Amino acid sequence: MSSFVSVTRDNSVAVVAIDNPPVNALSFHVRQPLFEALTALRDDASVTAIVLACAGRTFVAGADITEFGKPVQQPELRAIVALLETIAKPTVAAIHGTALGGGLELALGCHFRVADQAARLGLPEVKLGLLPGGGGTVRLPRLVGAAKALGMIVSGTPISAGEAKAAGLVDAVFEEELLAASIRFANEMVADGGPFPPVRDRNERLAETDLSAFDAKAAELARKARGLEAPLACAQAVRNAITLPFDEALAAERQLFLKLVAGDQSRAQRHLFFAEREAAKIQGKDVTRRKIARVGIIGAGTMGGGIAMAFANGGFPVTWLETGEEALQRGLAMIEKNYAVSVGRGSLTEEARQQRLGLFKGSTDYADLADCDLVIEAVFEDMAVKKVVFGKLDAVARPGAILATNTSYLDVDEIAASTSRPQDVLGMHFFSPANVMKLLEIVRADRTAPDALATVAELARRIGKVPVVVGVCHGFVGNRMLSARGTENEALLLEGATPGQVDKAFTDFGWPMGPFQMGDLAGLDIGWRNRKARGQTAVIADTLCGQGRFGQKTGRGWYRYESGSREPAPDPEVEELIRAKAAELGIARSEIGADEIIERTLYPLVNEGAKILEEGIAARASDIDVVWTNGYGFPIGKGGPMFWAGLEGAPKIVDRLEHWHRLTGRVIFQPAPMLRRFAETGSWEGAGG
Ligand code: 3H9
Repeated sequence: MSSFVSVTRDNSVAVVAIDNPPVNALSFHVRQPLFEALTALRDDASVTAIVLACAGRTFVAGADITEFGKPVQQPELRAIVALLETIAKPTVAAIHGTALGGGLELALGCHFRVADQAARLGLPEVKLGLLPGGGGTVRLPRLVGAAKALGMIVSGTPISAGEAKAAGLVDAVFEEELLAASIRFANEMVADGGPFPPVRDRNERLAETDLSAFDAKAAELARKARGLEAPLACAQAVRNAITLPFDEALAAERQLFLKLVAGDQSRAQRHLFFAEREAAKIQGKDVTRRKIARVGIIGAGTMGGGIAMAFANGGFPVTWLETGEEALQRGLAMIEKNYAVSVGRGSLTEEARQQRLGLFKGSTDYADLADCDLVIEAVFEDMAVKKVVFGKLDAVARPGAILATNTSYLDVDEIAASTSRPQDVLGMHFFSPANVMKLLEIVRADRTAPDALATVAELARRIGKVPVVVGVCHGFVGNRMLSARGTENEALLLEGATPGQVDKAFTDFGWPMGPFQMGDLAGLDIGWRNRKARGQTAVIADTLCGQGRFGQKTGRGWYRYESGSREPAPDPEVEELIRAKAAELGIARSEIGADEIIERTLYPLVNEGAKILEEGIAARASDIDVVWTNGYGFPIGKGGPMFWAGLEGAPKIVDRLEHWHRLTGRVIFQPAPMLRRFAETGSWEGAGG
């Protein structure tokens, strides 16, 4: 027996328990003893049934992702599942926590699956750029039907034990202690006497499939895949389960899996899986966390509202402060409306809505923030205004309370220095809408205390955010790089491109939208105001704004939006304006290809990332990837800008940046030393501070 797999007996029922913390992944050191234990129990006549369970916080959460890309060590998962299916006595998977990926596939090898009420079950491989490669695509449809399986496998979203029971995936959900209930269930099955067909032989649900409806659904999903291979492979594999004999479908699944696991997209998505977890770790793990029970939010605008909802959704009581009663009531009404919409859509129950609204306490008096453990300021983006707010906060907040600013650009050191407690001050840069967007840049100021930082990083994960710690500079990691990405936008237009061509180069790359469409969505007036404040100009964008063309909200911007539509239509007036400005400036226009658009926008993006790394504003290259994939729509199949730089070829990027630097003299094209080093060594290591 091994320390990772143990076998105990409850009379004639054998209990096989996997114990491989933290999530019982099916590493080689689990698979081998598991295979041996199951073989022995199959052949042991004194055993009448087998319960497969897990120690610790969860059932098996999948294959061991760290083993992908390395030579496969036997026995692999598929062999264990196949072995399970040769066992004639009842086998029962007892599921608590999460049965995910290979974990659920293992459970699908059993005759029965039972779960506790809090369990969740799913095949999330698609999120790693994969498909279930342990028979999940051929077995799950046999239990839940092809349409349901398609939805689960292509989305990767786990379902609750209750839903799994209704769908036919689990046979019983227990309120009482799971192991005892599972053993009782196993004994009942023994008494029942069977027969117990393995899942592979249960074809009734498959026979019900409406193939043309299935194909229509699969085609719709393919349209949404935006260049990602895994969702398409998932749909193909489930289709094979319907149309091919079991063994052929299984073999086809294996081929699809091997292709995906060796591909760049899955490598990129696996990189992001670990990058997100790494980013959440704060140096000095041992620092104690401060207790956060109540959160204060200052400012009842859109941003403050989103932040307040994010905390209420995470179960935190919120004190919400505004200067005037009217603005406060407007904010509260906005939140009520948002929650009502969620109830209408079915994504929130009426009970949960009531409960969340009950967490809000509105106030117009700073003194009411005195019992808050964390206060986040989300007021107007102006240093003088922020300092006044922090001055008032400093006067009322309890000692040790964490004081955060939601600024997108301003100097957090300066804000901290305006208080008597800079060690408690940091930035929490949420992205709009803050109750939806996952990214949170946590800005570490010069004097921020490590325990304040660690507390906020942990808290962020508790409210479902992906935290990344960044240093102080104009725009932090995300917005500073965004600015580098957009520097050439107008030059590209003046030299011959149209907004539509630039945006298409972006969407072909895998972005959800290009920079001009994004500008129209966000509102062109925001950038205009910022430029004016900083004494900057943008010839075309400024002219558009001067004409009141602020984007979607005014029906016109870089594009035209006919009668309230959100679909951008090319606007000949804009193209004429671009031609006229180019002529005025004496710029000859000519065709600009997609490659050049990428070189002049995304290569500077990577270059700025390298500078950020060099300056220690980000601690790791992978942190930058987490920022860009979670906050700015960088395609996950390319792993974020710093990972993509490796795929694209850093020497090529350096070479082309040098070319554009020679041609234009613009500083964004000057290759950063860190990028040059990456081009030489192939590693971003050794960066950061
Ligand atoms: C698969 O199964 C393929 C098969 O179909 C075919 C095979 C042939 N492997 O997320 P957390 C680590 S693909 C290795 O912070 P939580 C994680 O890196 C797999 N390591 O905890 C972290 O390490 P560290 C399909 C893993 O409570 C630690 O565990 N399954 C794995 O917030 C804690 O993780 C999935 O995609 C793994 N499979 O969430 C499920 N999983 O402490 C992936 C986790 O060093 N996992 N680690 O940073 C999850 O979704 C979440 O981890 C889970 C727990 C919900 C389970």
